[in-house]
Amino acid sequence: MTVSTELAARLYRLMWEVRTFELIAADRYREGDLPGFIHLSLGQEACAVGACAALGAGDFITSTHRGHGHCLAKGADPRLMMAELFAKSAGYGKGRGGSMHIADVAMGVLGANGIVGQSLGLGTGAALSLQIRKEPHCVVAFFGEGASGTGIAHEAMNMAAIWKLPIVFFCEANRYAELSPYAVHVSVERIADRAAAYGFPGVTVDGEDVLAVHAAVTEAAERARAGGGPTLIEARTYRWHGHYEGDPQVYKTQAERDTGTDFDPILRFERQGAGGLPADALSGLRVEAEARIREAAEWAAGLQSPPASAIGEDVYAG
Ligand SMILES: Cc1ncc(C[n+]2csc(CCOP(=O)(O)OP(=O)(O)O)c2C)c(N)n1
Repeated sequence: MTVSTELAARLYRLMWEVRTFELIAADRYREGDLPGFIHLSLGQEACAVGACAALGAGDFITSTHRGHGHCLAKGADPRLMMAELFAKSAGYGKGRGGSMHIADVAMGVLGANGIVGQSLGLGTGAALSLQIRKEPHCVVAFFGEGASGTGIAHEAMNMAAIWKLPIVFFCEANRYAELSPYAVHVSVERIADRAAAYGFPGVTVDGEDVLAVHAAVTEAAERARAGGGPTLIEARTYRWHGHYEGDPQVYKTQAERDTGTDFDPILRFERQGAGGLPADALSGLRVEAEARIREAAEWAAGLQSPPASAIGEDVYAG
């Protein structure tokens, strides 16, 4: 697959930004610096980055509890994201929402979301709004294969099909929902097959391959913007870490835990030829990405924590 040098550089730099963000988050979580839960998408970087690189400024995404990559790839500010994780008032939600409640509407990020399946409902609503306002944009709704079994997933896909809404349903099938492996809770071998029941296309892509993800979402987004209706994309990927940080992952065999990181979208992109980028350009992009995220984390960590007296602010109107 041919790809411009500019796009190749963007994909590579963003995958490193997402990876670095989550590696730092994992470290700081282990140190006890981040309150609440965090869910990491390490190993899934090609999904967020490949998909969001197919979108423009007027397009929207809806995300999940595993949303750091989606938010960063759509242009959210890593400083404000880190501040939110550190529970500092400079964060996206004044430090009150944490990792699962990051939104940046101006950048088209309609929110990470702790309620499984809601990204499909919210995404369908946003797509209806675009259609009513006759805006030539689309929505990508990210969700997991666990969410694909919720009632709202069926309702959203059915409505989006009937009204030919400009939406791409993007399922990151990362082999687990919480602690349950795919075959225990999904009735079909391919989530994409379910699209036939709604009468729109369903596509399975290799979620380790950022170029394949990008190509699939580009095609689906163009179709959506042109009035062709939804597409269901199923990206087969792998969640390196546990469901949440600290999950002992007793449901994975030792062999799987040892070889999990063999599934590596960044390495895969390099092995594919990285869009023709030479090795020195790649290492420069990696250094740049790591520095940007490291700086954001250090900035956020250095901010004052809000005083205890602020606990009641923004709780009641007026
Ligand atoms: C409505 C609802 N039910 C249950 C939960 C608890 N829960 C959190 S994540 C999760 C599994 C989600 O799996 P999947 O959609 O495959 O996403 P992944 O974690 O693999 O990214 C569940 C059941 C929840 N947050 N919301």
